[in-house]
Amino acid sequence: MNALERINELKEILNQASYEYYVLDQPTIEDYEYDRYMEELIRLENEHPDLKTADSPTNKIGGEVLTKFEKVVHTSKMMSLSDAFSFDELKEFDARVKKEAPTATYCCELKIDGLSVALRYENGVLTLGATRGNGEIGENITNNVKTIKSIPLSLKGNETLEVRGEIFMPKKSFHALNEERALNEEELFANCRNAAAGSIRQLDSKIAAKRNLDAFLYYLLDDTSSTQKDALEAMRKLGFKVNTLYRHCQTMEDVFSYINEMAEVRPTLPYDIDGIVIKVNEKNLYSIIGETVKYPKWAIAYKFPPEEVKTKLLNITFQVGRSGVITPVANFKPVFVQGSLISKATLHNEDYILAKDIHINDTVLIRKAGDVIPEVVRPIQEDRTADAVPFQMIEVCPCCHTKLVRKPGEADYFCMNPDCSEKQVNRLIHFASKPAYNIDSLGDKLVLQLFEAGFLKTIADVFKLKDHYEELITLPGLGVKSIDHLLEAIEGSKKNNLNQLLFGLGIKHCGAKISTLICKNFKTMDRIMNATYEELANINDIGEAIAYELTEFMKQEENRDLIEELKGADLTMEYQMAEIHENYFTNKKCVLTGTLDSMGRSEAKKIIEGFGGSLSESVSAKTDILILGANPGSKYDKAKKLGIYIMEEQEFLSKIKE
Ligand code: 0OW
Repeated sequence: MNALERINELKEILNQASYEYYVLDQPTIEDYEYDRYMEELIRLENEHPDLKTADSPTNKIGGEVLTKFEKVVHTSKMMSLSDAFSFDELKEFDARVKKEAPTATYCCELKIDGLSVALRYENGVLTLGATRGNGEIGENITNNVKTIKSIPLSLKGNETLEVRGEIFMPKKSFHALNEERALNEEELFANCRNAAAGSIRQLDSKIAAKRNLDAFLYYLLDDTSSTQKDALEAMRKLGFKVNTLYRHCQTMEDVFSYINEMAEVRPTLPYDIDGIVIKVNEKNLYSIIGETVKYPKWAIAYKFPPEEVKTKLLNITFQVGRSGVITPVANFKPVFVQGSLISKATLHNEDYILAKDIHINDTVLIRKAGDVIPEVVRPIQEDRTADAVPFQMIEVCPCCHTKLVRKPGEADYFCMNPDCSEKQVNRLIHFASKPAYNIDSLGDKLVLQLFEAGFLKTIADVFKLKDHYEELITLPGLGVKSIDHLLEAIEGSKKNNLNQLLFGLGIKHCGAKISTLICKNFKTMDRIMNATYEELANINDIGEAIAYELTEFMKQEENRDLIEELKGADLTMEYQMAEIHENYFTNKKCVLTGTLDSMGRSEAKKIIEGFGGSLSESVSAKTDILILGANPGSKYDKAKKLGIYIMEEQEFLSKIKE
């Protein structure tokens, strides 16, 4: 078989596997097989670049539409909106419009803070829901869109049409969801928009259904209405949910008063808005006014300024990162900004502080940049008092008093002392953290305590703690139980995969994803330690900066010694591809209904997949086993009807043990 035939065969296999995995949720090949085929196709395409085609699944690896969902090509480009941040900018927009269309009036709408969606109906039936994606190619989220209560699954008049709008999560649902996640110690969503985006991209539409998503529609394709206002009315008549707070404005003065009114009601609305959308009302003017590649010129989004709150800058402290970088931190009187209580914000570096002319004891303006990151906007010069103290960058490390180094052309200062304790502590905290070596009982506080008590200095000391058992159980707040649990967690962590160790070493630019990519390519720590700059830089997605940092790290004696010590402590030094242990569940398609007493769903899924089986959400004729938990759902009846083998929890547990 020649390269082209093999490439086409691999594309067929991979596209079919993607379709089965991501759309049918019934994979017929295992992840590691998929990886094998993909690696072969990448290699072949690298050897024969002229054979790489636009539809090759390898495009997905770097593409901006790399998703877990099937991709969808939009019928027409889903445009975005250009932004205006002031009324002056709106006047400029108005002038541009009136130059082309002097008679234009405006339809103003709330800018719902969610994510765009396109809905297609064929003969009145909802056949497709798709995200905007890059405007031309989006993701097929039909299953999840169908769970949104306000989106009609069919239209009375059996029309064939497409509408577009915004999916959002109401504030009430957002707070309830975050409360639940806090109880489960899950990461909280920062705002309604992120929660909506995270929910609509759930593979499991039953999870999406529980998130109470909602949607407002605002755009009807191929619409015969002569104005946007009529189009909104037409969509309402078709049975779509349309936001009713829109207004037809004759002049920009009307637009400004509408904006001011909406800014007033904004906090009382049951959903987040991040601005106002102003559209020319007369659709026949759109072609005259025109559009750019990304935006219509007949519409603009006025963005509300992020809420800025005044407070007093009490002092500036300095943090020493695990790389030694010194970060100035503003500490101010705590204030509420857009719903969160904030008392600190990074000041990045000396240049940033001097450029903003920030003095200690200043009254400063705080805001949440991007609605999330606390930021010191600027000091209020007119409020400056006599006790204002100009900022002086420190010259020595706040921790070990080593003279700080600032590399030419760089903004940051560094503590270069390998023995700087704050650096060491942050290195240990990073190593034990969840995305790294994930030693869950070794949290920040305990790392600091063990460091200060002299039991922890380098990462290798973590695996020597067991030699100090008698002393450890006498430490304040610690005892036999907590130390036993800690030592057990440390022992258990040695089985962690190599990528977690490499990431845990805290090499600059070697984040979690890059660490996994390096491990997949080099397979063992020894080969990583001896990898040359060229070998590394030649790997897709591994740039020169990463190759430089990794080779520099491995050149240093103390790092090589550290790794040798970790080898001596029997940490896993080979990259484990997903292993399959033959057993009863190998190649078995399972479905779980109800709740198990002995474990949660994700644990059961991990166990079954570890044996080479699969656990999917829905029962079908292809299902081999229905695992029966307490309070089973409708899947149980369906499985009985289909004559599928029903396995009770006890039998499930015994089969696992075999
Ligand atoms: N977020 C909104 C909104 C809206 C579209 C139609 C043509 C260009 C923009 O509430 N009410 N109206 C439009 O009109 N777009 C909106 O949101 C946009 C879509 C893509 C990016 C913004 O979210």
